[in-house]
Amino acid sequence: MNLWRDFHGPNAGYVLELYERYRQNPDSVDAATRASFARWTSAVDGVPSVAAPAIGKIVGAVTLAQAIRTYGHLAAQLDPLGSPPPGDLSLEPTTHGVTEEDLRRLPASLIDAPFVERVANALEATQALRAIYSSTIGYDYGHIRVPEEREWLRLAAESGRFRPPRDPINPEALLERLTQVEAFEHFLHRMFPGKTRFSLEGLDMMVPILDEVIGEAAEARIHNILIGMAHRGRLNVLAHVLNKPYAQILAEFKDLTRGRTRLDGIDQAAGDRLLASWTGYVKYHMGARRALKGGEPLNVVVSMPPNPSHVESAYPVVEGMAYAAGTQVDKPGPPRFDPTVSLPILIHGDAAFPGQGVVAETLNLSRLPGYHTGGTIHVIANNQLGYTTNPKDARSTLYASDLAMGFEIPIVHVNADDPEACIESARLAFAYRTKFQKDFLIDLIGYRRYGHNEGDEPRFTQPLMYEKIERHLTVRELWATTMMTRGLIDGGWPKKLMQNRMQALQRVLESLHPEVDLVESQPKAPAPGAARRVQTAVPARRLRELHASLLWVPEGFTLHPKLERAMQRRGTALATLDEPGIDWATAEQLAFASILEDGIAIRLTGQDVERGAFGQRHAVFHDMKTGKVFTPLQALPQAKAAFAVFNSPLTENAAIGFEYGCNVQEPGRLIIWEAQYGDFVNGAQMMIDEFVASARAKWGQTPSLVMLLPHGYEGKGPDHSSARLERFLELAAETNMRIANCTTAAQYFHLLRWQAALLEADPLPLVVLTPKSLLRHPLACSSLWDLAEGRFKPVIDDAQARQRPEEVRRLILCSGKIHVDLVTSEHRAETPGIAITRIERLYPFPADDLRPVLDCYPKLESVAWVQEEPENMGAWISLRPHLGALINGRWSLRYIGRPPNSSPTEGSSAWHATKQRTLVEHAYDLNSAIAEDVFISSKET
Ligand SMILES: Cc1ncc(C[n+]2csc(CCOP(=O)(O)OP(=O)(O)O)c2C)c(N)n1
Repeated sequence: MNLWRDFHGPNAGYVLELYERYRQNPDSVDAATRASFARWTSAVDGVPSVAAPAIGKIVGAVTLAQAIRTYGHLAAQLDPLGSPPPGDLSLEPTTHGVTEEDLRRLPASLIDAPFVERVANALEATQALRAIYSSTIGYDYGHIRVPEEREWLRLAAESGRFRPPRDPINPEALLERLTQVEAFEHFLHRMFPGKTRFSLEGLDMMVPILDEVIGEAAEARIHNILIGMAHRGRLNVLAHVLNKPYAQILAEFKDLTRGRTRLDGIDQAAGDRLLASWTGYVKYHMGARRALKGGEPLNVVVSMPPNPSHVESAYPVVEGMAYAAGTQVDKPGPPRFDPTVSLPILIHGDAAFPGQGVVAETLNLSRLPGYHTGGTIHVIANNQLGYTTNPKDARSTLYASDLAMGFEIPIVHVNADDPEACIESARLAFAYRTKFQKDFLIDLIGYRRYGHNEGDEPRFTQPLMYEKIERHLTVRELWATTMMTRGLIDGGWPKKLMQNRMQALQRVLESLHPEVDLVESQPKAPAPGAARRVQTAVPARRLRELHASLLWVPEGFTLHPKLERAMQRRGTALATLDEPGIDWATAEQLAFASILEDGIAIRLTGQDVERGAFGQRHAVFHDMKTGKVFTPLQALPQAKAAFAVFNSPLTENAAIGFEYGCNVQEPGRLIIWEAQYGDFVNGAQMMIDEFVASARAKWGQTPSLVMLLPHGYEGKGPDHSSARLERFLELAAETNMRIANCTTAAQYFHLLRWQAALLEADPLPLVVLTPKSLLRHPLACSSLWDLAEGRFKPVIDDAQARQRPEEVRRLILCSGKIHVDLVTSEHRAETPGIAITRIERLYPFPADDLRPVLDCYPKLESVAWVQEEPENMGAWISLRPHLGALINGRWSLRYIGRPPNSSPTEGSSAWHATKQRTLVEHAYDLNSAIAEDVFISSKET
């Protein structure tokens, strides 16, 4: 055996380590290895008996090289402000029992690296490794567990494939770009002193990095590039990457946006309504879109969606947009995702990335079916500060990027003052993403030239850091110096470039035309009357055909016996026209099937939605013998569009953000997210407040996301009862969403079909409070007739009471499951003086549907709102003014329900049952003027 010939690089290292172990204790290795090593120690193959100290040195050289590869980044010069790197003992030769002299005597071939032929010995080889791994780039990829990826990254770093001069950059173009970036900030600083702009300065290389990635993406024929970012440097990126005109930005700075009285392209009445609710948004969170025209048929659209101030909240939204852009749904079956169509680029803050939970939630989506976007390129805009907070108070990790390690995302930390290293990082990121379709992270380490915003005094909190920053040259100046040193330009050129840019900006400022320059995105007005005209009924024959298709399973597919029986029961549900045999899940399936037949694609996600949290849906069957899956709605012969159903990971915030992104990117698809229990939606309150409810008013977006939220008081305790209806009603204004609480399968069927039909004509988010016990309750079941006729009814009056309206003295108004508790009470038959009417659409408040109900009971004395939620929750507080206006003093208005409470409901099911019973009794007690007990409050308002 020839040690040098047979083993080299890491292999040699491993064998030599083993050999060292063997030398210490021969029994520590297995018998075969022991026998081989026994032969080594006697002279073999022309290599003199490997003397013990020599072996130790070889092992030392190899392990040192490995340590440099793994921990070299800890000695890299990553901070432009010059703080010393933390270093690591494993990077010292002595830790490995070798000296420089030892290394000089060992052959370079010991270290397996692409450059090894060009160096003379192991010392030079380790020096070359240090120059790569401990320079101004820190490669941090040791956590990648796929050997092929690790090897690719190692070779990419060590071969210098993406580095000048092997891959040249245009130094003049780079200088011009850095001049644009810097001049823009200087100009704003000079003309609008103290005005917030969240300057990019200190991280100026962000723009050339984005240029590089976008240029490569365009060459790779990626059509949709979506950039998500927070405030830092956003204006600069908008101006230079998204090509938002300087004039528009400067006009916004001069605050010439207000005072507009007209929205173009929509009729006056709709325009007035929209203007009233149109709040617009601050300039450093608004989005933009740019089309890059390439050679036919290449058209690249780069867009930056708007985002709220809530850092990182746009991250899942952008991912959802990228996923939807890359997904084709125009054919039946499952959707087809093409990872080469879109590229998400996410720019994070160094405090926000480790601090905001939504980051971890969204990273966890990155490789899941139904969420995978083909890889995101992340850039941490690391200015080493979060507002006034230092890294030591902002994270428990060494690097801002460490969270990404758990998701096996390769990381490069790069010094933002080294333009070539930054460009190399961008190239590496794109190449890795293309090769492995996985995320890549660039930790761009720079500084922040001013305070958090430009009016802030950063020396209050970081005096020493800012002393350095004040004296620190900009990256443009540093790059100009490099170019001069390389003899590429003369000394006056950088200044000239700067003057030209400043003059150009001055000219723009002097010739602003606000009416032309201010192009605000405008919400699309709904098609007048569309919501009223929609037909949602489906002929009985068509429903039966769809139903028959849904009952089909492939030959030889073995269903679970219980499901088999359920399918047989379902089979008879549509046998007659008027038998109420259609339960909630069957109605949902029929709604989905008919929507697919209409050519509208559906995406349904949420925790355990395939089966359904309450075992009701079974959208996916599992073969009992083979484990194979079958999704009836993907095999529906009548379908003309794709159906997707995905169990989501256990997140609400990122999940809703992602679905919102899918929805706004491809508004023609029915996107549905289901909560496991409705109250878990409060984990996504940020997404609801900032996107679902207000994006229309702020940014002119027109979402139509459907959220299914199981709701109802059934003794399950404070955390499984309420979908927090009150919060949605509180957010509802200016017709920004629809909120429904349906009580029958047919109502749900029509509602889903209504929403699908309005996706283009009158899009609005739809919040549906869905049932739990009512999923299979006979009173919630519907007949085929109910689906084949009629439409969604915002209000359902009491059919029984309508037979004898003159007997009615009290009209109970309620919504949702409490209706069933009321009508199944033994008091129902004894109290003909009470009519019970359901409000099925809570917002927009159905005044026109409710008015005739109030008017049809001639002897009415009082109206009562009955709810099972405490008084400070549920619909009461929001509906009360609407009810008051309708009643207009004609009758008293009474509240019957639980008194105000801080918790949604009681913890014990026995206590729940008692309260619920008392509640129903109060509702039927026509004589009690006022009843207040510990359980229930019944009072006139
Ligand atoms: C969710 C959320 N919490 C708090 C804030 C207030 N805030 C705005 S920026 C900022 C610091 C962000 O630091 P970093 O992520 O490092 O970005 P930088 O501003 O330094 O670029 C804070 C706390 C916010 N915008 N969003």
